[in-house]
Amino acid sequence: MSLDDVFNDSLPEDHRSGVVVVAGRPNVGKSTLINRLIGQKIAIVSPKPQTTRRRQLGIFTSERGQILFIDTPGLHAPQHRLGEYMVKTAETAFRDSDLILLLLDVSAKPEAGDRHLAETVARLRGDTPVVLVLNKADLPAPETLAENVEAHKALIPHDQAFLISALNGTGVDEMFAYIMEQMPHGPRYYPADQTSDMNMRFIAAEVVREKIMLNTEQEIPYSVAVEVDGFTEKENVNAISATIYVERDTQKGIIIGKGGEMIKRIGSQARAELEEMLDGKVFLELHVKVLRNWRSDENLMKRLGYRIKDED
Ligand SMILES: Nc1nc2c(ncn2[C@@H]2O[C@H](COP(=O)(O)OP(=O)(O)OP(=O)(O)O)[C@@H](O)[C@H]2O)c(=O)[nH]1
Ligand SMILES: [Mg+2]
Repeated sequence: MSLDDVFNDSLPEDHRSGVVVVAGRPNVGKSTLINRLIGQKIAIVSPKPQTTRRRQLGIFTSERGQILFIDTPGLHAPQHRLGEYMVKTAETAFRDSDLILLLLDVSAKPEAGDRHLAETVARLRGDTPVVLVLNKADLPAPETLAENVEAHKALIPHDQAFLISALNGTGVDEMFAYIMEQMPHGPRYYPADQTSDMNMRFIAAEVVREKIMLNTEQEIPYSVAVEVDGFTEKENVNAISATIYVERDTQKGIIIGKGGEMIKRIGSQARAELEEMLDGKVFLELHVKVLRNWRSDENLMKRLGYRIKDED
């Protein structure tokens, strides 16, 4: 029996499947939306822009169909090699997708960055349908909202537009039903219980990075990379050790904090979340190391797993 038979046994004739790229500027709520659609945390979220750094897959499965949502790093004008990598990753994801969800933050008027993004998407989309998702509808006052909606809709020709709040869920079901209907007929590609393409080592590193992003300011959140060096599980007890890389000695001092206060806080927040995810006890050991200017050095970036080739 082939894998196809295992996955596709008893699926309806008109089963649908496809790839949906979720694109948008940093901080518009792409990861929040994907986590909501999948019903669990696939991607880390923070109030700071440029949280997501790699292409990440969120897999939705039902009897009706399977949709592979691709979370992309926010499209922005890059300042580092890491930034270039992030933009390239997002652009690469446009290829071979069945639909582009373009997320815009409707709590503000479109800015130059939004117009630039709309041009980029228009240039790269080919024949792929574009659905505008006007997110953060919960924020503006009703009068401003109506104006902002019109201004955002005018940015780019689109097939459909939805007004939603990824945070509280308003409008998400309607948008999702539409997306499913647009998917071509096709098989189930992944087993029904698989929700992402990332392993637990990567997710653990990302959870640590999220807590750093939430607890630090200015350059620190962006200067950090996290690598899991060890991950063992025995009788529902997980021992995880991870290294936090920063670019300078001063940043190392800030991450550790006075009397180790900051690293303790990061560690205990990460541990709490990992225990919930893994449904078991977690021992988390964190180290901090300086890897001078790693964001500008392609070899160091590769060592930390930011490798454009893997994305193809
Ligand atoms: N009020 C409100 N806040 C939202 C909504 N959606 C997302 N947010 C918040 O916006 C911030 C950014 O959300 P993310 O999901 O990390 O945004 P992103 O587009 O993935 O950002 P990058 O990964 O940096 O490109 C977080 O603080 C979210 O809680 C929404 O519908 N309403
Ligand atoms: Mg994100």
